[in-house]
Amino acid sequence: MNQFRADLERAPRQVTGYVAGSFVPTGSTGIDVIDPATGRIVAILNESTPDDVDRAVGAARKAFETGAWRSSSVAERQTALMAIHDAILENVDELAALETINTGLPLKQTRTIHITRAAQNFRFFSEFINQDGGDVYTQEKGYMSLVTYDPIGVCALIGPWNMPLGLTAMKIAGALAFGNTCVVKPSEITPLTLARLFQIIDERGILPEGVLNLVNGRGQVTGDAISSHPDIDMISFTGGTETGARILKALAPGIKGGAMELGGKSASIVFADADIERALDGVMLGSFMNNGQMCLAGSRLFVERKVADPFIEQFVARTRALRIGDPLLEATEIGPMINQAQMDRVMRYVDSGSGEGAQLLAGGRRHGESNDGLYIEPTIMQAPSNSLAICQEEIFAPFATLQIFDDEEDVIARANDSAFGLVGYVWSQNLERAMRSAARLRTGTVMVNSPIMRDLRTGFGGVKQSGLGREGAKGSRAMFTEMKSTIIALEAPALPRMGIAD
Ligand code: TXE
Repeated sequence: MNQFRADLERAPRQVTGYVAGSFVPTGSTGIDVIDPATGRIVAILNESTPDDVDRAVGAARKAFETGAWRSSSVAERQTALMAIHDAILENVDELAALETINTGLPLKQTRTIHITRAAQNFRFFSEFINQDGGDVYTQEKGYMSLVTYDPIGVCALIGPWNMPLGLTAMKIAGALAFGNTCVVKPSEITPLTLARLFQIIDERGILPEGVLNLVNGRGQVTGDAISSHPDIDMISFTGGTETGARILKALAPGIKGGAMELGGKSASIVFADADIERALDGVMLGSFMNNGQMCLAGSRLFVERKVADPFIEQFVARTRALRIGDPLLEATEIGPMINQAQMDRVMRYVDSGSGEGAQLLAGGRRHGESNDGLYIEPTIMQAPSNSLAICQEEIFAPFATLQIFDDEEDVIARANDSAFGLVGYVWSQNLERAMRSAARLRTGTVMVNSPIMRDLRTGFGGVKQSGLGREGAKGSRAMFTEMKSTIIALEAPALPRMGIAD
């Protein structure tokens, strides 16, 4: 793996867009793509201009209106989706290494979770469309009503930097499965695995020309050109809440929809009657998996006073024992922060927490003295109230806040005291308490005695400022199709005869 990294440093990859079945020649503005573990350049990203975006949207439009994809059979789409699934798995080692080098996520996690899940998305949607159908209603005498789902058209799919291939693959698989064509834009910070996937799909000739197009670049240039383009039909976006709002504003004049998977500040509630060992395992994963850079992190922790002392003691000890370092090493549990801006942001939150009266229980400092990587010590701060900025704002780092509570009513109120509503975690062995709490949490998903789990048959998304729409089986269908009703007269029932006197 180190050789792979050295090769990229010696000869950084040129990453370009892909439009109408061809890679765009290099030459536009180049953006350095950095390995956050070393601070070195591993690729140069050629930024797509508004003209390039226009060509990509035009290619997707042409493929949608005149190509074969939209009217292809379910079996044909299944074959293509499974070919992409197989292609990802056959290249899992390379894609995982590339993802780790570009994001700083530990290789162990990119290989076993992120890349394999990226592949599973294609399998899932290929199976879903085989079983999926519409509805038929026959109640009105002499009439039959059909509900079918048409592809929505040209889908713009905009992805984030924290799990680039996995999260964007879910969008691509869903959009393609329902017969759409796509323009994909990965984050300019982490474009490498998606660019490589496009190469692999191209080499294998899996999709017809123009069905899948790639553009690259910064939000204010390429992103704005996509969201304001008059010929896209929708945007599926994962990223920050402010960006989501900006995209929705750009879509409004065209009365177009967007599916928004935005930020989170998810509460993780540990009741005294929980299986404490298991809750600790779950809380560690919820706070520190993926370097803590997860929208669904359960890093706003509430612990019932009766078990607070032993829980905190073990939580702090395990946090201090986390293995921080080069994400390519098998033993590493916490890799570097994505970039300097994110590192500085985390440090500002440590200061703001201290300034507002929170107590630093672990971390809060840069890790290591002289390395180039952007490592921080996983951090826990105990907060005197839920109103602190560290409890209200998404930090997106290995940074957990901890509050102590005495009763159920109070903790549910505090958990819901958030602008976000992505996930809630409840740890309790009392079934009634667990179910009661789950019902009262204002979030899109609740995990009961469970760390982060994914089930694509369910919908994933948030309430309040965490987003709009749901990704997953029927949620993705709602996002990527237009529901159509067709009403048919079966027996030529008699009609009132307007214009003819009785
Ligand atoms: O996200 P942005 P950033 C949160 C997290 C993080 C913060 C900012 O708190 O610290 O957001 O991260 C593209 N039109 N999450 O700055 O800017 C951009 O190029 C169209 C939560 O990376 O929202 C990238 O491809 N596109 C999260 C994508 O939007 C635009 C995941 C996300 O970038 C655009 C990531 C525009 N005007 C960050 N401006 C999660 N929910 O998992 C930017 N983009």
